[in-house]
Amino acid sequence: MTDKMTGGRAVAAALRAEGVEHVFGIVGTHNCPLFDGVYHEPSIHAVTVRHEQGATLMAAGYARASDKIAACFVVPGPGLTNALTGMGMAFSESAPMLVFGGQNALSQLEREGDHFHELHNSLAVAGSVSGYVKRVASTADVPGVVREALRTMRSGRPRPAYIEVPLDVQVGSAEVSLLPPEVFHRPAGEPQAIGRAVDALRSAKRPFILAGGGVASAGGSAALTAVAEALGAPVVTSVFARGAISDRHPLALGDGWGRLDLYDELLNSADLVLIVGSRIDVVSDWNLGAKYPSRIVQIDIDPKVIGRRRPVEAAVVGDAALVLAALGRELGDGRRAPWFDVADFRARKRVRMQERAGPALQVIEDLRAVGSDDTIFVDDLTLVGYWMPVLMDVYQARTLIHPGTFGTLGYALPAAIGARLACPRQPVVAISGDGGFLFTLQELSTAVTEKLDLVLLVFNDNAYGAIKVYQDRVFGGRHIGTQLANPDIVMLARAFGCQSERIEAGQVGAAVKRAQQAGGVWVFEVPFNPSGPVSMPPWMP
Ligand SMILES: Cc1ncc(C[n+]2csc(CCOP(=O)(O)OP(=O)(O)O)c2C)c(N)n1
Ligand SMILES: [Mg+2]
Repeated sequence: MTDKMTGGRAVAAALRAEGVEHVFGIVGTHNCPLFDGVYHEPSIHAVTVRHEQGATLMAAGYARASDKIAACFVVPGPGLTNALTGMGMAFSESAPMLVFGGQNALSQLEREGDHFHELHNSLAVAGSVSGYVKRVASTADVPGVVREALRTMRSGRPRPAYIEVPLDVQVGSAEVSLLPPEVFHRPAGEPQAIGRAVDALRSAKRPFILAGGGVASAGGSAALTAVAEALGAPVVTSVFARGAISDRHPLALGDGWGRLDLYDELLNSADLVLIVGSRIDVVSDWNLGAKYPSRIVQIDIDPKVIGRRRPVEAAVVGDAALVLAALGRELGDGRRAPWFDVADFRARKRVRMQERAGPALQVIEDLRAVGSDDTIFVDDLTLVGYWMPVLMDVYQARTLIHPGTFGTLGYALPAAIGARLACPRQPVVAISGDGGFLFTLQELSTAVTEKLDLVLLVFNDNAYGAIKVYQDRVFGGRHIGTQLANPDIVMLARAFGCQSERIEAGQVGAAVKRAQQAGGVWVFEVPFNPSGPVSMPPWMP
């Protein structure tokens, strides 16, 4: 079916055809035709944000909380450079999004012309945080480019895509054919490679599994649990896979982050590790350079990840859920008895955590107690947030969203807004520090405008606390650049139209419950300033 339409209408029509429901962005003369396209598509909701960083962080939270992909519309130049932070986060989290950048007319590009919003090498700039980059050369090309971007992220490792649409392409009219739906093919693993992996797993006496974010994003929870049961293998879920096996499961060990020598017991006694959907990054590689058993079986959809940190005995390139399901079929229905005492380990871990994390443990346990299993918690880089993946029991994949290794402050609020828009039936609780809150607080306006139900906890120590403690540890207590003179957070939140109160750490559970019952956007300021060893995030030397 071919229709004559502008490039702006074509982008919106292609997004509708691909099932995209939300666009985050900020208008400008260089992307108005794109917004005008969405004006004509009632199934797509445009969310006006207050900074492009907010748009891409929302899209990241949106993708991580759900299996859905959102779009962002930004102007060229500063719109794109502002958007890069959220794209960088999503890149490091393997989260997909479609970022559409406006652009000057094709004839004005690739030479210094002093045009408005001019940014040299915009494709290379965006390319540093994208898995797919394309400038659309003509209006008729729009559906094909959108499809190609989606195919890239749906059939391989999910990453942001950057699609640049010059103004003449946006306003030009052409006969445009929308494409019929496509079922994207996800690689299920070579049968021979799966056979070798099964042989290795069968021969192991004491295997364990390290599950990463790839399991969560592929929807591989059931297959992961089945393989763990067949092998009697305890499962460590990385920061990005928390909940991929429920923490109620007798084989779930939780996250190993936090330089816990406790995990050395597991590492020293295991004879094989099955690593699935994890790049073993600095966060997942507990004890930074953990002594993995010499026998490694690795599954990943990205061949570049396989064997990158450790030599592997058997490797399968493929979608985590499909390959785990294949392994499960080969291993059969029998269940091996667990070789590791998981319950005892977890009990001892909790005692150790009380010593290490101090008051953060109680706060996190209170949050868990008040949150339903499907509550989505979104962290920032603040003491309680850092400890969340380690200390919080998680029962479903995609319900603990911890910032990726790109590591920007200000992640929690916009990512939580995205999560709530993607999953409007799930409660969402965001956790940030005073420093991180002031990076993206303007998105409170977005949350209020969108009439979201959302709770944000701001743990306030009037400091860039983590770095202050770092200065204590490494720089002899010479504090510089870490003390903050903050505005009144409660007044500030109220000025945005939020409900806001200052509460004690011990009241966090009751406050969250009360806010959720009342509905709307709530900001609780929580004075929180532990000292000594319990003030340290899990990564502190
Ligand atoms: C964009 C960016 N700038 C700087 C940092 C470095 N950084 C990491 S944690 C931190 C302090 C965070 O302060 P706050 O949000 O108040 O949490 P706290 O550590 O006090 O609990 C800083 C500045 C960062 N992660 N991201
Ligand atoms: Mg702070």
